[in-house]
Amino acid sequence: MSPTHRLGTELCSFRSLLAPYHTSIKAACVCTENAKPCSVKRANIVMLGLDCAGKSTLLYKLRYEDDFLTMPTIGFNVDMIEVGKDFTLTFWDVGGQKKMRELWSNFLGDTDGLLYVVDSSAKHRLEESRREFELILKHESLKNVPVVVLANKQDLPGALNAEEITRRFKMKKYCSDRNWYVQPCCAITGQGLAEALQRVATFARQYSKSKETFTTLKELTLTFGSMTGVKAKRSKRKD
Ligand SMILES: Nc1nc2c(ncn2[C@@H]2O[C@H](COP(=O)(O)OP(=O)(O)OP(=O)(O)O)[C@@H](O)[C@H]2O)c(=O)[nH]1
Ligand SMILES: [Mg+2]
Repeated sequence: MSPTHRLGTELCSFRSLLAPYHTSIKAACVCTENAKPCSVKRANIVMLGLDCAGKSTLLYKLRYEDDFLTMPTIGFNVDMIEVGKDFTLTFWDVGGQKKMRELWSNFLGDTDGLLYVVDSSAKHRLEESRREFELILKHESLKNVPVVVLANKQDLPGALNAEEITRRFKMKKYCSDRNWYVQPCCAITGQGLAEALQRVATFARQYSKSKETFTTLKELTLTFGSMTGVKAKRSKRKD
């Protein structure tokens, strides 16, 4: 295990204790980032999925391109990955055990992308996973947020392929209001992970741009609205 990995683990366990304060952690991160002006755009990606789906294995493979012996996540792990020179994704890997799922909704504020991880070989748990997926998509904070479903554990015999996961998870129905994609992958070998990263980055970039445009339009409408309000009052006085 490399020193970076050890540090990662220590940070994870420390952060796990802070799980309920996720929103304030995000806010604190933004404050520190705002202190130094930089042109790097940042986006938040939330990783969800049942326990044992492979979320933490996946994040370590993506981040360190190395294997990592994971433990079930109690709380969450957080890591940043640069995509190109001007875009950084912050991944929030939240534990998927039943008790942890009750806390998922606390991690959804200010999200620019959802990475939902499925163990494609665990057929007996697919329906449970689909139900959780359906529930989480209904959350107000995830409205229009792009989704990448990772059909993980493609190396295992009998794993369902991306087309079958698309069908079973009713992607066309549940995600008709947003960008979505189903990527087959294997967190152990890393197969499909680069594609998944590119896809989630493209979606998150588009989504955060559309959020910015919406905010600008809203501000313009407010300014323009108040200006016309003043004008209307002035012309009323003249009359
Ligand atoms: N064969 C195979 N095993 C995998 C793959 N991805 C993860 N695993 C294994 O699945 C087990 C669970 O992986 P984790 O990454 O801890 O799962 P998790 O989704 O983070 O689970 P929670 O933290 O409990 O939510 C570990 O033993 C991993 O080695 C994969 O693509 N193929
Ligand atoms: Mg985990």
